[in-house]
Amino acid sequence: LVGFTALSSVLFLTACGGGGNEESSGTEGGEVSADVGVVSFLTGSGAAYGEAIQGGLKLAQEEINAKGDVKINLIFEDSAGKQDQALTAAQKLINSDNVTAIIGPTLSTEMNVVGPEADLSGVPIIGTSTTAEGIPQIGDYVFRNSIPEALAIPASMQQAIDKYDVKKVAILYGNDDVFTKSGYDTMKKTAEEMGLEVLTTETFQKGQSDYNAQLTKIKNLNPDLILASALYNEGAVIMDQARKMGIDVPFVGGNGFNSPEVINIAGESSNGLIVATPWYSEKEDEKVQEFVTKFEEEHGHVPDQFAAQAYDALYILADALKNAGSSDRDAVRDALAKTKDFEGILGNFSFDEEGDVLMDPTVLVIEGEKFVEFK
Ligand code: 1QQ
Repeated sequence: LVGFTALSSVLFLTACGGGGNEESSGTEGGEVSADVGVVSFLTGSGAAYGEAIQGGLKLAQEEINAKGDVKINLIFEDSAGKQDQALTAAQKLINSDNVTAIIGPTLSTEMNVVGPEADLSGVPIIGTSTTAEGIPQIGDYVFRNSIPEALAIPASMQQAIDKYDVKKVAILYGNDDVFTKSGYDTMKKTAEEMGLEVLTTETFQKGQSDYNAQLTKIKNLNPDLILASALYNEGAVIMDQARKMGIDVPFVGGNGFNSPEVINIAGESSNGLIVATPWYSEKEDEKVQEFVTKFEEEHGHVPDQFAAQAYDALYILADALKNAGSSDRDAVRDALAKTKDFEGILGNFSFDEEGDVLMDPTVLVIEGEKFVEFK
């Protein structure tokens, strides 16, 4: 597949009279400069994800450009969390802006359409928050630095089950989104493997506001724990309605719950939410704390996991640009694929053979309306 896509981008460059991305990117006096497109969920129900990602990228960009080996120009496009808008944005970045690479899109649902487009166009693309099964397997140009649900959910389930001696669970998931469905698949499989009894499996859709029917059923079955696969907007409302109905058991959530927006929306109803994350702002690590301080100075609040993942992703791309010694898309893809032992704020990072991630998550719980380490 590499051969084919590499060949097709050579043909494309030739057909364009060798234009490619030379006009906007290139090598200036030994320094590699590149236009990098960003497709992000900047408006609408999940805008807090996109804002965090944008903040992390901008901070990394400032630092990278100040160092001087690599100059990155970021071109941001809003996907509003929608597949068609994400695809249109990516096509503009690929064909009109001639970007060297793309960061994003935010949702796995979006990556499922943008990933194949970038791959067939020979444009390296790095998801920083896409956690569904199968994302890097879309193609050789598709990478991610976000820990997959398949690693994160079993880690949080195991700790929650050990601590609370869980035997019976209820599952609630969004059945109209690639990420929420993938999270559900992992929850179901892990529950089976752990010998848990699944009392009921309930579904909902994006933008739903009333979860009374699902939660009433769950409450009557009296589970020890609820497994929820949701984006923050629906997830927070679910927790709020559950607590108001008197459901006080812990929740284990997937990556969608890793946003402080859950606490902002649900307030004390968010207490008892358990999630796994590759990032924790209170980690005693110099790099982490420097990032937290700088981000806080700029934004007035502590960065979340999404900001941290985006920050590391741009550094990973900057290293690939430096190692490639050019902003040529194929050279950058090959350099990216070789990323090994990158020391970022998420810890030590390498891509596996498929461009996927191997990482140990930290499990957190919301207590007193704050994410703290789950022990
Ligand atoms: C995905 C996710 C979301 C929670 C990203 C914001 O993990 O869509 O894969």
